[in-house]
Amino acid sequence: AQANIGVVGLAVMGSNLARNLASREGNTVAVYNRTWARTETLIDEHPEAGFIPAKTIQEFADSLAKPRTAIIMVQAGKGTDAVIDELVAVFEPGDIIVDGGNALFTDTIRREAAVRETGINFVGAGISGGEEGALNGPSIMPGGSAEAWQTLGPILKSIAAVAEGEPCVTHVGTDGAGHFVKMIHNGIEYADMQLIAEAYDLIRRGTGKSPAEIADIFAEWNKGELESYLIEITAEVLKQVDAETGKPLVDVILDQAGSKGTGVWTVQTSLDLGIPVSGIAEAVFARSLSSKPAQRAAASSLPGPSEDAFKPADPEAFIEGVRLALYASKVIAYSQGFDAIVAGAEQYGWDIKKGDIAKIWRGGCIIRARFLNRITEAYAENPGLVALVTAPFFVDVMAKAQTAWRNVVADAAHAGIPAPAFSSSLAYYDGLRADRLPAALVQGQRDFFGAHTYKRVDKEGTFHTLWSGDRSEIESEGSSH
Ligand code: NBP
Repeated sequence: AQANIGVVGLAVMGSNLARNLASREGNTVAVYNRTWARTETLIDEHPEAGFIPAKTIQEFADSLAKPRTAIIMVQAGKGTDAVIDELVAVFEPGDIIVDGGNALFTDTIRREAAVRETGINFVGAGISGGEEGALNGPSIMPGGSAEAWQTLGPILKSIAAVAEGEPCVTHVGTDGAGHFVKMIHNGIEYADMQLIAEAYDLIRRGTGKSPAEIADIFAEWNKGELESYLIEITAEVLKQVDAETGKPLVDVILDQAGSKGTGVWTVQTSLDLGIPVSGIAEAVFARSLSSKPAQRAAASSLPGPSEDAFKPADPEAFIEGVRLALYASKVIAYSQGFDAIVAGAEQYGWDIKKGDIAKIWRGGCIIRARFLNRITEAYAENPGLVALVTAPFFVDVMAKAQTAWRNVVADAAHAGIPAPAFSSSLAYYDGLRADRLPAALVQGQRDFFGAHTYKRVDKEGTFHTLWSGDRSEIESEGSSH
């Protein structure tokens, strides 16, 4: 028998993706794993899938119809490189290798260039949705050649999540574009999670409500404009009671957040691109701060306002304010994420359709949310939109949230409750809309100590003040940067 698609790497993600593929009309799936036991388990447990198992990579290649198409789902990094080398040795020009792991996009650019030399197509596909998404329909962000997309597109469309009748997959761009967009997706996910966590903390400490009561608030929010997977699961987590202690689970979980690094990649990459993704960065920093127990213990008696100094006069109004602040801050996080996508596309020469990206995030992935439709609409109305937050719909969101957002950030500061993502999003928003920024003073300082020069508001050219001389201004040859 000949398979039209193969999967290499049969740990949780690979086996679920293979089962998803096999469940779709028209697919016959070849499977291979370095350790045979995993393959054996999969085929034993899922005879209904009709897998074609291979014991060697050669057998795997032989079981695939041409052009051969294989999706790699192994540990990102060395594992991926090892499997690519093995596949290149047994594949032929025109065949397609897809890396569905969480690769760093620069690795994908490197791998694509190397594999292309052999005439084989290489596609770096970001896959979001975790184990469940892999099995039932993930959001897929493939980057690669148009030729590879011809063969791969229909297969990926068959297994992707469906949102409002459309499959959550699109050809993002060439080489690393897919993994780049997946990285930004994860960065936005970090910001979204942190914002939700801050909202929970403010409500709990401000109103004294229990986690179960706050779960009901999130469940209610999930019926409105904040409707999203992350809000939905937040309610589930807050409702959960620990079987051993009878306490809310959230109170027995150690408050030190881990990470696998994609948020860090987003921030590092955005710093290199000069894009202020402050909401995402604060989310990464908040996880780092949480994971410093020795510092936190040493600082725990530092002065600050007492807990009970903070009692909102009208708890219900306060909760609604937090909701509005959450929505506004979330829009900022997405706006920043899309800025990073625009900058990445420009830097690496990708033609990325921003509205399509919002569309494929509507289903399957962790940041799936109702308001993504508004992002798609914003880019459809104005493809050249310079900042998402300036689209009419979002201007309206900002207008409605104004007072509440500022009050919540001020309340948090007065009460000594950390709300780094809320407050940095607001500061970013105010920075963006300011007529004049104190960056003018920074330029003056830079010119003073380093002769870095400056530009003027009233004429062309680059200037320098002779600070250590007579302080007259001269026109400079150099550029101000
Ligand atoms: P793991 O990341 O735990 O990797 C295990 C698999 O990699 C096994 O099949 C293992 O084979 C294989 N492997 C390793 Br390790 N080194 C190898 C090598 N040198 N040559 C060949 N195979 C090798 O699996 P996972 O958790 O299923 O994740 C797979 C990919 O999906 C990763 O890139 C991960 O980052 C990504 N992922 C994404 C999501 C998401 O939500 N999108 C979630 C989880 C994971 P063996 O059986 O022989 O040891």
